[in-house]
Amino acid sequence: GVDYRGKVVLAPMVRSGELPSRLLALKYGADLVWGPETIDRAIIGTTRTVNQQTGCIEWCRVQSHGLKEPPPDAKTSVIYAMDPVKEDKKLIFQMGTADPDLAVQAARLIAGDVAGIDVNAGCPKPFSTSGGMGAALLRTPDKLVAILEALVKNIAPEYNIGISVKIRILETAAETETLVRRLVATGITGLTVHCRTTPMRPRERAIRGQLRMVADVCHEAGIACLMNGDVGSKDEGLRLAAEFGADGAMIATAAETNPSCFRTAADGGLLPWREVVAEYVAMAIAVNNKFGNTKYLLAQMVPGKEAAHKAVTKARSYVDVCDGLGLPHLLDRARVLDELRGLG
Ligand code: FMN
Repeated sequence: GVDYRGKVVLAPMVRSGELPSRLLALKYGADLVWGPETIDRAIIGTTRTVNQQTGCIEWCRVQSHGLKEPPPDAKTSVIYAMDPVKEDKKLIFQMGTADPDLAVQAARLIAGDVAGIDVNAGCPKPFSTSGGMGAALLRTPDKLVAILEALVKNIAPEYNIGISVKIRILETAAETETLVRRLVATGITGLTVHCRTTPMRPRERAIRGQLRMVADVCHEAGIACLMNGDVGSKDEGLRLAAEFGADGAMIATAAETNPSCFRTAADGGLLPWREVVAEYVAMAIAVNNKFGNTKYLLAQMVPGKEAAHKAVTKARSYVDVCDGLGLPHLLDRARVLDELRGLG
């Protein structure tokens, strides 16, 4: 199985954690990458194919629009994509689930291609919690334990991959400890703790007070503990992990803005946004990333005060993006992609 120790990793991020972002994080020094939360029912029913043009593995679904028999010209959409070479033994698939059977069904479709499967028990957004998934699982520990046990029993041995969980802290250390003791007894090999409570907003400072306790409980059970929340760089993640007794750290927002935060000071540290954005657009085009997704992340990466920021938010095609960011060497491939999307 995968070893989470001593690692600084890219956090799971819906929209922002698609394939090109993960490839860039790996290039700059992320040790492992979590994919965006994918709901069990979204993966169940997909077909795994290798895209001959990009070499990527894609899990695709035919858009049936509710019809029993999809029309012959029905479009297929890519639900999940990975690079089997660059992400080999580095990719953790994060699942949204509230049901052990669905979790196992979904996991079987993906387990042969990834280094681990992580259960999201931390997302506070209504789309996740309303189905009993994400942070709602922190309040239904029996269900969360059943999901983890099902994955440990049915998936981990057959595929030799890690099973892990990502949680938030609860209001009191005693509540968190009770929960973590139950989770580490399921046979999982990794646990990430986001050092915020469920009601806390992303901008509120992370709370480190419970971290050492969580790490200690994990270690007693022989499980790796990653810390998450307000980690700005790989160097800072390693320093904080050492300070609080965790095995490693996970970075979300800082990596969303500038994935070169995974470069250590010894590697030269953070790169200027222009250089990183140019790399990102090249990778997004190379793997046929969905345009709306590329545009969304570029709006996070290009500082708001720059003229290029406006160009990105107004862009309607990859050609617009290349023009607006001054990337003429990418225009040819951009045109091909735009044509595939029915533009140009
Ligand atoms: N957490 C998850 O467990 N699954 C997700 O799919 C997920 N999507 C996110 C999408 C975005 C755009 C952001 C900013 C965060 C998301 N998170 C998700 C939470 C992050 O993984 C992380 O726990 C949180 O942002 C705290 O880390 P940070 O302080 O480094 O940003």
